[in-house]
Parts: sequence; C-alpha cells; structure tokens
Amino acid sequence: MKNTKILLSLFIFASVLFFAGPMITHAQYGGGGGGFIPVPVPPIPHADVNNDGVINEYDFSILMSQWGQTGNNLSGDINHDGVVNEYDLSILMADWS
Ligand SMILES: [Ca+2]
Ligand SMILES: [Ca+2]
Repeated sequence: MKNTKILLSLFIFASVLFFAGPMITHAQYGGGGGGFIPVPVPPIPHADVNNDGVINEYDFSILMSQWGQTGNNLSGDINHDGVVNEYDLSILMADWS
C-alpha cells in the first residue's frame, strides 16, 4: 500500500514534468525573433532507456512497462541492480530532460 502511494506521487510528478516540459523548452529559445540559440549537447545520461538522446515520457513508459521485472537485460533497469523499481525511476526523474 505504501509503495502504491509512492508510485502514485511519482507518477503525478512525472505528469507535471510532461506538461511543463514543452513550456520550459520553449523558454530556452527566447520566445521569438527567429534567433536560434545553439544549446550545447550534453552527454547522453544513462537514464536514457531508449537511447534517443533525451530523457522523457518514452523512457518513462518503457520503465513503467518493465516495472517490477527482474533480470539482466532490462533496459528499464537503469542502476543495473537486476530489478526495475523506484530506484530506477528516481534516477530517471533526476535526469529528466
Ligand atoms: Ca530517451
Ligand atoms: Ca534497478
């Protein structure tokens, strides 16, 4: 029951990031005028579950689809401890683009 509450609050947090994300990204470009400001490309964080260069809702959904699974070849097992759980989710949240 306690885990369910933690999961629910993390999910709400992720949802807020999902909806706030585009606004934050837009703000980086100064809101118009045609000036594209190049942003240095950061190294790919290891929480990039699907290896597309960004940590976003796709990585989150992969992690959720593997939630609770155990094994050696799980892409959602970000900390490589053999299980997909809240520790992997917390790394993903910390690295969220
Ligand atoms: Ca990704
Ligand atoms: Ca793990």
